[in-house]
Amino acid sequence: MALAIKKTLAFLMIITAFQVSFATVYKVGDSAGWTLPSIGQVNYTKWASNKTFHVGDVLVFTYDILYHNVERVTQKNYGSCNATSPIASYSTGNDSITLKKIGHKYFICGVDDHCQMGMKIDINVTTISPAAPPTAV
Ligand SMILES: *[C@@H]1O[C@H](CO)[C@@H](O)[C@H](O)[C@H]1NC(C)=O
Ligand SMILES: *[C@@H]1O[C@H](CO)[C@@H](O)[C@H](O)[C@H]1NC(C)=O
Ligand SMILES: *[C@@H]1O[C@H](CO)[C@@H](O)[C@H](O)[C@H]1NC(C)=O
Ligand SMILES: *[C@@H]1O[C@H](CO)[C@@H](O)[C@H](O)[C@H]1NC(C)=O
Ligand SMILES: *[C@@H]1O[C@H](CO)[C@@H](O)[C@H](O)[C@H]1NC(C)=O
Ligand SMILES: [Cu+2]
Repeated sequence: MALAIKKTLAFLMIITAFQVSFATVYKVGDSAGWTLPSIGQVNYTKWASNKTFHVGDVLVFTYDILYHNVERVTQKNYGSCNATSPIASYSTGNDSITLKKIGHKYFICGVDDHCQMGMKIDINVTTISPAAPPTAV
């Protein structure tokens, strides 16, 4: 009985360690969060430019729901800031979005002209996170 519990605990600890090691949670904009670039002193293009996003990583958008939202759009609609028919929309003010596939994910704020003002981000999801390191050479 006690041994079974110990084994279960060890298993859970391994699983937890795996998740902590191989998925990164990114708070979009860091301390500024998701806001107008002019207000947050943040440039989302620059924010994303020195990061490598992997399948399984999580984006967290934090913002004031009175002023902003998050909409995932196509590349075309990202370019033209067209928020009329997003692929997905989020509005909790604390949205966690798991990156599930390789490729670009385009997010904009759909409120007023916030996207034109730079409240938009292109996330280039590259590879699957590295697997557990090899145990033997
Ligand atoms: C990206 O740049 C920021 C600010 O210069 C720095 O704090 C951060 O560590 C960098 N991230 C990576 C993955 O290089
Ligand atoms: C915005 O995108 C939708 C769907 O992609 C399209 O039907 C609509 O014509 C576009 N609006 C403009 C102004 O381009
Ligand atoms: C946002 O959600 C995460 C869980 O997804 C939670 O840990 C965090 O405390 C929340 N932050 C706020 C400001 O509500
Ligand atoms: C963010 O920086 C890029 C170049 O690094 C620039 O082209 C773009 O206009 C900037 N965006 C804003 C909203 O200032
Ligand atoms: C997206 O990332 C991949 C892998 O790093 C790179 O080959 C590709 O050029 C990037 N695409 C763009 C448009 O930056
Ligand atoms: Cu906004």
